[in-house]
Amino acid sequence: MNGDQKMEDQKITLTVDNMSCGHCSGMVQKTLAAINGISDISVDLEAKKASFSIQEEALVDQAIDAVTKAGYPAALK
Ligand SMILES: [Cu+2]
Repeated sequence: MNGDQKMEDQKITLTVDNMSCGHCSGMVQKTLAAINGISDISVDLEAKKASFSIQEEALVDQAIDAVTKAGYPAALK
């Protein structure tokens, strides 16, 4: 045992409210990118969605919290 457990990344999609322009989607992207363990971020302004991969389950709540606090209420789709 070496404790180096590798988990497969999980793909997550959130609905994100309040995005009205490229600046908003950029902020959401930046907010998600600042969280360790989140990767493959793609923000869709038109569809009001953000998709990304997470390395652990707890990161979903962290992502929702961070994006919501940034001014864009997010929820698990
Ligand atoms: Cu905007």
